[in-house]
Amino acid sequence: MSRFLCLLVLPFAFAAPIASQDKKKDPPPKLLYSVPLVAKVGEKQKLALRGKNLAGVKDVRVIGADGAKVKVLNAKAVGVPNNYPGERVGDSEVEIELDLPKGAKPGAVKLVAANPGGDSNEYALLLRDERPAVAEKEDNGGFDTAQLLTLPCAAEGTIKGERDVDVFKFEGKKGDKVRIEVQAARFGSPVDCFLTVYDAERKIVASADDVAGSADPVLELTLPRDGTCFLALLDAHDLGGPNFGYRLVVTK
Ligand SMILES: [Ca+2]
Ligand SMILES: [Ca+2]
Repeated sequence: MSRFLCLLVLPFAFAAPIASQDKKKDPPPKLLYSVPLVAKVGEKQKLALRGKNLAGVKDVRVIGADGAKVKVLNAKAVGVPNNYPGERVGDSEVEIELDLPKGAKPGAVKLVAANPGGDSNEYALLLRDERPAVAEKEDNGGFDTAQLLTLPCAAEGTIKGERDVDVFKFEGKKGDKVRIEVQAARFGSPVDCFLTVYDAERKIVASADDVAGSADPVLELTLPRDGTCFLALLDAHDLGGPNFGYRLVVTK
């Protein structure tokens, strides 16, 4: 190439990448779920928000809780295992420090993340309510190691890996009306819970998978006899991971 041609071409050669960078702005982020899934009110906590296009997020806002404080700690891409549904698991996360006031109402608090491409959806955060909160304790993978619950309660757990089964138990009387509800997929958790209830003789009483258009099982039942009742939770596709959070609400 002659020197003259070079001089003509070079300005365009430099200009081209800048123009295409401009067009290739990040698409806006999408928030899918929080790890842990359940947020606390009245105390500072760290949450990792998972979703799409979150690696460039610099700002997260809270809607529906006056006086809430939020700080972005870091944002990065994360890997998705081959056999996992990327649309549900997410490819990136932003870690935040969140301080919600004591008066924050379950159902009212939403988070919005922003990157240079715009704002995300409004993600409705699952909050603790007035029910006693219990942390799931491993190893609770069988009848003999089932974790004892005192009703009413809300157990906060994780299907921590592939084929993880979480078994809980409570004491009941014949005729007790019990409601068991899983809160997970409705709040974006990638877990598709399957719930089975067993009686004291370890015979199946009832089971549920997806209810009312959601992957979260709900069961209302009348206990057939006195004694221990077991609840077993697993992922319907045998998937799992530290981000497969759920909240199990059991009330009489
Ligand atoms: Ca577990
Ligand atoms: Ca399900």
